[in-house]
Parts: sequence; structure tokens; C-alpha cells
Amino acid sequence: MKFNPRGEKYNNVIEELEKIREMDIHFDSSRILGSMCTRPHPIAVKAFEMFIETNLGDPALFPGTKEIEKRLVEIMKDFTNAPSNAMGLVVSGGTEGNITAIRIARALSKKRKVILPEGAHFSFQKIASLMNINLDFVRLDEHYCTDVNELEAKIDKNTAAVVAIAGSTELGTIDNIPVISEICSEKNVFLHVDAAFGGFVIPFLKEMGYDLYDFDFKIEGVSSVQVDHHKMGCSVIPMGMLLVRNREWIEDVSIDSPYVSIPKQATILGTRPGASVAAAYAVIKYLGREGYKKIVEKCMQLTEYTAKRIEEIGLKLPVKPALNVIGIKLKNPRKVYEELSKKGWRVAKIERISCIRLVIMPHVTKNAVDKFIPDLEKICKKTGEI
Ligand code: 0PR
Repeated sequence: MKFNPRGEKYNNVIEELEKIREMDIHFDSSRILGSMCTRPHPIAVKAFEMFIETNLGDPALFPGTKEIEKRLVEIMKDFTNAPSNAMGLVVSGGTEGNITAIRIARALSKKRKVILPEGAHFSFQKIASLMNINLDFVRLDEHYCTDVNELEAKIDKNTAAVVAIAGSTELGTIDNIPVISEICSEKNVFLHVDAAFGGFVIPFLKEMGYDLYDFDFKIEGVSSVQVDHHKMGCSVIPMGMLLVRNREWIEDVSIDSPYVSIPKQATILGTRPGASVAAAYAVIKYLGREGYKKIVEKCMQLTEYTAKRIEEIGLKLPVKPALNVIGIKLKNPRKVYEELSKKGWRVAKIERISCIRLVIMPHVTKNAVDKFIPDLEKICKKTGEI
């Protein structure tokens, strides 16, 4: 690679970018079967371009964009059954949302222990190293959900927060949040729900009649909920929202911001993209609950079809998929992952529980699944899995 100090022709730069972009795998290629992201909805792309220069770190310059943020927060409050005094903070995704939730819990309690399930997203490890927090992991039960009894036993006078997961990274499982909420209410402990993935799936599956636990502010003891627009929200990266039950709590983590047009900032990012907010707003307005429901219905039908095909070739699933995430239990997930990669398939490997993971996102087609299953079968026969 050579860098020309005098600059280059526009077309040359674009050509180079086009070539390099071809090294990437595109969601359209039907090869990406393990990602929690997807191709953004076209209206999100359009809105992102329209708001490309906006910065919500300095909202006096962009009062229009600020207004969109306000409207999106109201919509998301409604989505998560939040009380009127709740507040939403736009964040860059699950990691920043989880960090901010724990910052709030720590500021409120002045305590340092966070109780969370094994297999919780690694963003919590980052929190531990950033904030001098101790993580106390709870075993998973036979359904790969938080063992509620062990969780209860771990709560003590040092506990700042409990984390429950609504759509786990590993398998898409949903913790028994109603029961965890009761425990947390009784012991007066902050309960953060990481619904980064499940937030845009669970409500619609429930509307379709699936029997899943409630996970949001409908449950009294839930203090905060993280939902990601750049996962099943079908919007542009980076975009998520942390919703908290009481807007006053945000004050506790707000930092004076003397040189910009708002007196305080609660987000970790200072300069932050209004384009992401406009994109998320556009897609949610355009699709409405009905649009998301159709997307989720299609993903879930294909998930059930894929799970059935996997079992038919003699492989085992650790759990029946609750959401559009499928784990496949293997003796040697790394080997199978490598062999699948050689054939061009991109899945995720979850070695902690000896699985590979598929996520049946909106870009995944039945045609792709029908091509994937024979490859998986061949590889698993060759490697002695079946
Ligand atoms: N919470 C949960 C439950 C998650 O699954 C994730 C990400 C996060 C928090 C963190 O979110 P951000 O990455 O937005 O900060 N889980 C995905 C995973 O690790 C992230 C991902 C997405 C990975 C797309 C790969 C990929 O292609 O699988």
C-alpha cells in the first residue's frame, strides 16, 4: 500500500475502495449465517445519508436531529412499556448501553458487585476492567438460562446490580425475568435487562402467540433495558438505546460539558452520530409494529425449518430455539467452524458451550439454508460428529 502525500484522483480512490470492499462478505451473498447484524433497511440508509453531518453531542446546532432523538425515545418507551418518567439514552450499541446501565447502578448504590449469568456478553468484562467492578457469575440451568436460586443466594450487601438476558448472545435464550425481578425488588437491587438482541424480537413473537417471558418495564422490578437498533431493529451501525425507569437516575452519571450546547452529557460518547438516530427513526416509523412482526415471523419460521433440518441429519441442539438463534452441539465446534469457513459459510463458534451458532437474520434465505445443510452434513460426517 502506498500513500501519496499529494493526494489522488477521486475515481482512483473510489476504485480502490470498491476493490477492497469486494474482500468483505456481503449480507446479500447468503453466506453470513452467524451474525447478529443484517443489511440495514433501505429507508434507514436514506435517512443516514440525509443526516450524515449531524452531531448530537452539540444539539444547539442540530435542533431538528435532537427532535428526532426525542421522538424516537418516546417510541422506544412505548415499545418497552416504560412508565412516563422513564428516559431513553441513545447509545452506540449493546456494549455502551450495558456500560451505562452499570455506571448508573453503581452510582445509585455505591457498591461494586454485579451478578450476571455465565455466557453474558463480553461487554460486561470490559465494564469490570473500566469501573473496578467485581463480576459474580451465576450458573446456567438445563435450559441455558440463569439459575434463579443460585442468583438469589449470591445477592448480598455489596451487590450493585443484577443482569438478566433477554435473547442471549450464545443461544438466544431468555431468563426468567419475572422471577428475577421479584427477587431484585424484594432485596432492593437494580435489575438491568440486556435485550440488545431480543428487544426487537420477543414482543413480536409474543404477539404471534409464542409463550415467552416478559422482559421489559411491564415487570415492576426491571430498572433498565438495553435494545439494539443495529441488530434486529434493522438499522445502521452504530445504534442502540438504553431505557431507564427513572429519568433522575441519568443525572447521577451526567458529566458537566461546559464547551458544548448542553450543560451535561450522560453518554460515554461526546460527539455522536445523529445519522444513526435518524436511520433508526425512519425504519421504525416506516415498518411500524406490523412491519417488524412480519420480519420476525419470517425469521422464526425459517429458524424452525432450519432447526428441524439440523436434527434430521443427526445433530443435536442444546435447546429448542426461543428466538431466531440456533445452537448446534458439537464435540469439536472449532473444527466444524473451520471446515464451514473453507466452504464459504460464516457461522459463529461458541466454544464455552461446545456449539456453533446460527442467527437467522432477515438476510438469511431458505435457499441458503438448503445449500448449507448438505455442506454441514458432509463436514460432520467427515469429522466424526455424526
Ligand atoms: N448484549 C448482547 C446480548 C449481545 O448479543 C451483544 C452483541 C452485545 C450486548 C454487545 O453489543 P454491541 O456489539 O452492539 O456493542 N452480540 C453479538 C455477538 O457477539 C455482536 C455481533 C454482531 C457479533 C454481529 C458478530 C456480528 O457479525 O455475537
